[in-house]
Amino acid sequence: MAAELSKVLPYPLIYKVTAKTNKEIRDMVKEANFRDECCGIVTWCHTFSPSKMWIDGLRDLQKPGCHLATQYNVEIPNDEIDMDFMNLNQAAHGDREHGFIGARLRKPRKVIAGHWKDERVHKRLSDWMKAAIGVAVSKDMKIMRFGDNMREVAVTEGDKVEAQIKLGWQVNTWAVGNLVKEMNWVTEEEIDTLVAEYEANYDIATDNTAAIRYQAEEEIAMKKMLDREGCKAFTNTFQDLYGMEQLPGLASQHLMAQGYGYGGEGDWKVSAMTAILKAMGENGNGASAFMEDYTYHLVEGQEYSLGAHMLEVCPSLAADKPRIETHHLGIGMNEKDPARLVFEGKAGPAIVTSLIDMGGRLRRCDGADCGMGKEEWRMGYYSSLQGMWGIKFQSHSSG
Ligand SMILES: [Mn+2]
Repeated sequence: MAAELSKVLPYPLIYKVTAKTNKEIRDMVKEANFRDECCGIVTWCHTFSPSKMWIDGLRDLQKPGCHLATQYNVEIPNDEIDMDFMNLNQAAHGDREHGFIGARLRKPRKVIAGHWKDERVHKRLSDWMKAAIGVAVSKDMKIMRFGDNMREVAVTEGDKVEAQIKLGWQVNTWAVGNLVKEMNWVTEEEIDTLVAEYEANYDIATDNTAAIRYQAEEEIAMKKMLDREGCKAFTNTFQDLYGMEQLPGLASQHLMAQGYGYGGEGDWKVSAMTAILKAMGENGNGASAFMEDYTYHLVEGQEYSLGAHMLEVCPSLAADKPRIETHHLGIGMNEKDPARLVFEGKAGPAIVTSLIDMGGRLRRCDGADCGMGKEEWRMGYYSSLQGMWGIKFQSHSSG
């Protein structure tokens, strides 16, 4: 069953043990906790399984768990059923016992019910696996902050110690001067190589080659610092560009296209979330992007808000080939017009999500404009993340 499921799931599902004792279960959980390449466990009951033997193992489990309520055969063989069959085929009986012990332990877990060959079960298991990847990425998340938050902004602040305790996020600051020093070490050859990559992926719609080369220099320097420290996300602010002549625009966009998270004006919470959602998304990068809510369209029945940011919108949202343009940017410490990617956005279902620190708890808010499949996906990762992170989330949805 595990081998067959692995053929249709986004990540391998590896058969470990048909556990029949407390020790077998604890040993399996210890291994799952210890091994970095394991992002969670899936359990299912072939027959009745007395669940007091699961207490120690489930209590120790530190990774996402999924109870797959299923059985091998689809149909009850009414004609030949006998007591031998009944003794060996008690998946439903086992599921009740297994469900009870999970609930009795107050153990956060995902429950998926249905036949293991059913495509709907595959879809839900796939979603759960992506959520488990999100948990693993979260626990390993390091965020590089170039400078602090934009002055006077409240919502981007938060308790970094609590975030590390609960979410695993290591949030630390590097001086902008370090970045400027790193930029000075970037060679012309390195810039040539990256500009050639820009030319291969984007249309050049500016004569300001110097601005493009400057962004390449920024990207190379930031990427070196991020990779050296193992950071998958970063922030900066237009109020702290000391020694730089442009706010990173194209540079941040191209880093996001490679899966790095970004949040504007020092917003490390959104930066980490962007990196996690990208890791959970379809086709590697997915179409997850940092954005801000800007302005409303309040025509009755067509209400929406316009999401935007001044430079740093990820090209994974682009419907067409992005153009590199330079435009004046009046705010902050910009001395010269920054180069940035400009494109039309894809149309389609989307989820808007935010994470804020309410003092004593984090609150994730989702506003969803979803097709049915997306709604299920959203609920899937929502419930799993809520459980695994052990955080009291409050959410409200619209749309
Ligand atoms: Mn902003």
